[in-house]
Amino acid sequence: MVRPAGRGLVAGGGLGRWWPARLRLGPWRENAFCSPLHDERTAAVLGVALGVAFSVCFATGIISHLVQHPPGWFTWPARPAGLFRITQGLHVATGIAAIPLLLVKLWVVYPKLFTWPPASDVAHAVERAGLLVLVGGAVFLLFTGVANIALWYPWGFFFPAGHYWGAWITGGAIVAHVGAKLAVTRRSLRRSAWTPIPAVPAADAALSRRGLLTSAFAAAGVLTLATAGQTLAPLRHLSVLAPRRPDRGPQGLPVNKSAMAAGVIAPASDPGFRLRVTGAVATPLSLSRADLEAMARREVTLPIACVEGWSAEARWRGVPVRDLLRAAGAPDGAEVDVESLQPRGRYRRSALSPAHAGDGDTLLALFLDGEPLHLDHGFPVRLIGPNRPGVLQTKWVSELRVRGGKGAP
Ligand SMILES: Nc1nc2c(c(=O)[nH]1)N[C@H]1C(S)=C(S)[C@@H](COP(=O)(O)O)O[C@H]1N2
Ligand SMILES: [Mo]
Repeated sequence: MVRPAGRGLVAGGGLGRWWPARLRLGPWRENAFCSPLHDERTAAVLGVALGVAFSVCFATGIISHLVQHPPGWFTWPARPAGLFRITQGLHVATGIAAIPLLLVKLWVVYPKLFTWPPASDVAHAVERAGLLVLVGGAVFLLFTGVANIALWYPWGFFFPAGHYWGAWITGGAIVAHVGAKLAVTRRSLRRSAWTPIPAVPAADAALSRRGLLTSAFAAAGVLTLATAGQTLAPLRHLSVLAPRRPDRGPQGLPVNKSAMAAGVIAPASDPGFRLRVTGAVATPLSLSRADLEAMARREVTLPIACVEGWSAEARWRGVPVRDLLRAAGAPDGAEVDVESLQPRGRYRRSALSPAHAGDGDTLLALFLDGEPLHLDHGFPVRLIGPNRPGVLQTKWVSELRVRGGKGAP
């Protein structure tokens, strides 16, 4: 709702007396916005929905960041196997659902941009400056998130770092905003305090408050249904807007980076390929694909859960990393670096924490749904383990390097 006309103008308190009334033109005019939908209750309902969506999105985003860049105090368990798939699916789904809610909310409150006077006192000026951070940050996060899902990077910074820091800054602005608006939100959500929207003649009544809110929530629901199929297989046929379908790709599974794009076609198809187990081990190993096949007795059903929000389950057969570590005489509880044949790129390597390296279902996989791995899925061997983000399921593995105990390289 536009701030009550005249407040601060004639009162002359705070900053208000600095704004001459003759500047009050165009959208700054009194009653310049006549739609009754620009009201506090509509803003409050959308604000609560956005608060829920952003909170879930923030928490799941922080989890994803910690899992991919674990600080010393953080350990991510290997169980439950499908947990990351759920947290990351929620991250992307709540972010997408927030888009229509944010757009409608911005429309509902934008007349406040033209509040007169622009700031009534210093606290009000600070609160309004905070809104710039809030709106700018929220738009930045949703835009970069969606662009990343579409593998479109029209910017110069590293997406995870920008998105992560943007989340903290926006999160701070949200906390300040919630603090500033708590009282008015409470008041306008209380049923007894509803200001009924005045009855308008049928010809002018374009949309009721209920109609606007229903449309906003319906848009959020439709967007969710049209994208959630990238991780919820039963919805995949509705998934018209999802960039990936979990059942499309070689061997019925999407591919994130192809063997061609990774520059590994020659070394990955070389019959002289050897997987090496090195580092802090008693007996370094060097194994051909045939050697590994002879050991590949374990079959597990696990999802690939990409941070971009798609996920797909498959049956993988291979050698438990744990068995290879034992055969090489690695110390118990070792941490392992998994290296690929890929010469360059951020995702050519991943680390296995002791919990993941020691889990019997963490495999070097050779077969996918009973067939030898497709080159694009990581032939001759790839890592697949429970409760890991897709980026850490390294393909074309060439080496397991066991790190020694504390302090060792
Ligand atoms: N060596 C290597 N492994 C990799 C990647 C990569 O770029 N290089 N991409 C990862 C990502 S982001 C995902 S989601 C999964 C996807 O596996 P898929 O292509 O077999 O579906 O592989 C992972 N393994
Ligand atoms: Mo991924």
